[in-house]
Amino acid sequence: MRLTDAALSGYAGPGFRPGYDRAEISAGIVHIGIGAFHRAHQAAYVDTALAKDPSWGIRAISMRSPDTLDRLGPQDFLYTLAERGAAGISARVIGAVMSIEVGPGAAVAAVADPSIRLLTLTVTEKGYTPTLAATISSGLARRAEIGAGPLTILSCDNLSDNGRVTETLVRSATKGRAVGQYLDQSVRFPSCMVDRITPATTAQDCVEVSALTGLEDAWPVVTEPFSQWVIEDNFADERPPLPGVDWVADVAPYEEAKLRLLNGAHTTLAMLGPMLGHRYVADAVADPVLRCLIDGTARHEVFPHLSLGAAVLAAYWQALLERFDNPALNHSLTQIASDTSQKIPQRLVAPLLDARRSGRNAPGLVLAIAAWLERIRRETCAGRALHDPLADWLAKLAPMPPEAALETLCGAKAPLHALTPDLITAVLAAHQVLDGKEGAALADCLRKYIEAHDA
Ligand code: CS2
Repeated sequence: MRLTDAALSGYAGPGFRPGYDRAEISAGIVHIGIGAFHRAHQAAYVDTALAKDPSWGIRAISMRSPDTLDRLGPQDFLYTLAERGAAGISARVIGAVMSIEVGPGAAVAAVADPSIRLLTLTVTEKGYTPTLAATISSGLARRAEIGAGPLTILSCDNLSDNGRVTETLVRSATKGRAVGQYLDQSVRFPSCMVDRITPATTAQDCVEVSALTGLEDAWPVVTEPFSQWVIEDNFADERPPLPGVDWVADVAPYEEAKLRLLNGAHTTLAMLGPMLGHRYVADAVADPVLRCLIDGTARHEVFPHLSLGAAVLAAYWQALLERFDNPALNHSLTQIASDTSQKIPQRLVAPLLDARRSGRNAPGLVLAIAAWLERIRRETCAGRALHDPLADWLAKLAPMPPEAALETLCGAKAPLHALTPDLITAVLAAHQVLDGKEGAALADCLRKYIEAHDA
């Protein structure tokens, strides 16, 4: 039987069904970017909040793809959220998504809806475009016209200072427009740190989850048990009663630690893991040479420049390694490797520059950046397309000598533009360690590189 409201009403499973009556909820949130991450993270918090206050249902928007609408529409926008961890698998149905609409026009109308008080975004790093800015500002202009109430705009993407980034983008599209006063008085852009490792759903997941619950679900989400949400306490108006959220004055320390430790290690593993024959995060992190590399990088190169205390960082890192070890998650390195050009500045370059400023060598970060160059060369030479908004440009670098390719990657406005000449030299030297090597030979060279820089 397909998962629907009707099917669920005859289904008795404690903790499995939403803890509220879906007929009673109304929309208070617009979410743009209804991918797996939103459904595993924010929508799950909102789902719990709805039992306390039914006015925070989610009106979801997909800017381009109708895929999620096509799959969830026939099941009343319900989906199963499955958690896979050491203790096995557990599942609950999320009912917080009330509708899904597609396209910028739908987004404008939704943002303008006066019952909406919170706009959340997961559009990925590359999604902060003029189109998004124009869409949001048109919605805000209509709100201003009709005298709608305050609105909080909350970016939930892995960007440093995501609130400021979003505010700058939206303001750039409202310059010279009448909406300025509404924006100043009634709109807030808090930053937040979001965390929940959520692999893309596979066909196998659909089969397994449907077998587990007995209800056929065309688009479940599989995630880890861990979840974290730290939000800057700067809402335009009332906040939804989100369970377990840390409301803080300054998100930056959490955001930096997460981007540089979790996401930085992810990108490092995604670049080097496949060269050593690994497909998933859990395999890559179980490889002694990669574990040693990310552990040393975190402790000696990244920790010293983070503002959270040493004990907090040590515990955070230990917990992260355990999350990476989760053998049930099947988190593909290829998924993480997508859009690396958009991820590398905040994950690897920023901590490298901090280390350099304090006179500290950071061979692990240097190696991870060199591995990106090597990956671009290998994937392109093997005839595989890179999943990256800069894919065409990156593919042109592949046949160049490494010096010339790196110089281009470090050009004005290019992803590595912030690297200084001494760091460029270090990246080139690290690239030589990787150049064309694979498997055991590569592992050996990496081991020697690590030892040489430890000494
Ligand atoms: C990952 C993130 O794909 C990636 O780039 O590093 O999606 C990561 O899994 C999440 O940020 C975890 O919260």
